Amino acid sequence: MFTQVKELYASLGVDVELALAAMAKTPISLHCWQGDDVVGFETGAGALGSGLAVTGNYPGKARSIDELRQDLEQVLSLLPGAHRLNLHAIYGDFGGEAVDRDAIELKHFQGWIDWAKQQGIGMDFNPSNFSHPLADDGLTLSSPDEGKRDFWIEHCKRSRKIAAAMGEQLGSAAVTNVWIPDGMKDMPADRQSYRQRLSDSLDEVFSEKLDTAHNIDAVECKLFGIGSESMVVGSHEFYMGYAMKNQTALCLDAGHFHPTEGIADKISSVLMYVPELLLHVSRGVRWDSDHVVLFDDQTQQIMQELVRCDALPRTHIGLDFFDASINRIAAWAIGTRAAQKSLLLALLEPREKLRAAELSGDYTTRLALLEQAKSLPWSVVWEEFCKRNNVPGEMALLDSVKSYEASVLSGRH
Ligand code: RNT
Ligand code: ZN
Repeated sequence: MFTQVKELYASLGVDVELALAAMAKTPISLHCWQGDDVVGFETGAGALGSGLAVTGNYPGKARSIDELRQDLEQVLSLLPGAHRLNLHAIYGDFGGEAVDRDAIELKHFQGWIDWAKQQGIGMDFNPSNFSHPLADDGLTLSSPDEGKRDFWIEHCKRSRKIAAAMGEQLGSAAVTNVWIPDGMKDMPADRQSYRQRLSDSLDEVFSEKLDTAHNIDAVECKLFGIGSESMVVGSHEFYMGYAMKNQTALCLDAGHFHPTEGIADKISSVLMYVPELLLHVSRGVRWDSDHVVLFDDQTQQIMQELVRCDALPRTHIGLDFFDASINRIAAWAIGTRAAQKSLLLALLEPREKLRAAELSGDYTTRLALLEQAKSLPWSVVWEEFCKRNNVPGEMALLDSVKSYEASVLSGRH
C-alpha cells in the first residue's frame, strides 16, 4: 500500500521520501514537566504557583528523577523521529540538599546530560521563575524590590551557563527559554516601570556573551495568566521588540494569545526580523493555555507555515502542555505525535501546485487542492514512518500505554 501511496503523491509532485527524511531530522523537544505536573525535584518542592495550574490526580505520577527518566524512555519508545529533552531548572538532582534557585550549578544537571547522551538526544533548558516564595507576589525580573530582581537575575544567568554546558557536551546548542509570570491581577497604575525594569534585568541576564553553538537565548510572551489578567509585563509587543533589538530567539506559545488568535500567521512576520524561533506547541482552551496538543487546525496551520516559509532550519519545536487528568504517558505521546502528524501533513502538501495556482490567481484551484490534500492517504505515510522507527502505529499506541500503566505506573502509590 505504501508504494501505491508514494506513487499517488508523486503524481501530485510530492516526494514522500523527502518528506520522511525531513521528519527524521526535525527534533521535537519533549517538555519534562508533563511527567510530574510541573513539580520538579527541589528539596521540599511545594505547590505549583505563579498562574500555572494542573488539573487532575491520575495515578502514576513520576516522583523521582529515576521514575521521570523511566517514563521519558517509555515515551521515547512511542515516538518516531528525533527528539530532545526540555528541562526546567527545578528538575535538577539536588541530592537531598536545599539548593536555592540562585545557587544551581552544572553538577545538579550532569546526570541529565549523561542520560541524554546515552539516549542520543539533545537538551534544552529553562530558568524556573515561579513556584517560589520570592515569586509569590507575582513579580520576579520586573519586581520593584531590587533584592528579588537580583535573585532571579542570578538564577537566569546560572541557567544560561548550565544550558551552554549542556549544549557543548551534547554537541547541539541548548535553547534557554526565559518565561516569567510577572503581571498584575488588577489595573496597574504604572505599567511602564515594570517593563523598564524587565528590560534592564534581561540586559543583565544576557550580558555575558555565550557561544551560540552551545546556547541560544529565547524569550516567551503571554497575553494574560491566572492572576495576571490585567497586565502581563512580558507581553507579545514587549518581547517581540526585545528579541528584535537584541537578536535573541522569540518563543511563541500557541496558548498565549487571545483565544481566537493563532500563532501560525505570526511566523513569517517574526522571522523577517528575529534570527530564530522557539515554538511552544500547545492548545489553549478558554483561560488555560496548556491542554494536550491535538491533530487540529491550529497545529496543522503552524506546521504548514514552518514548511511553506522554509522556516524549519530556524525554528526549534518545543511542546508545552500538562494534563494530570489522564495517563501522563498517553498525554505526552498523543500530544507529541499530534505535532509530528501535523508536520508530516504539511510536508506532504502539493506545494508547487498550490504556489502555481496562487501565482496565476487561480484561487479556485488553490482551495480545491487544499481540501483534496486533507483526504489524501497521508496516514499511510505516518504508519510507514512509525514502522521504520520501530514504534507503535496509531492502532497499537493505546495498548502500549496501558501495558506500561499496568506494569509500572500502577505500582506507584
Ligand atoms: C507558562 C509558559 C511556560 C511554562 C513552562 C512550565 O505560561 O507557557 O512556558 O508553561 O515553562
Ligand atoms: Zn510556554
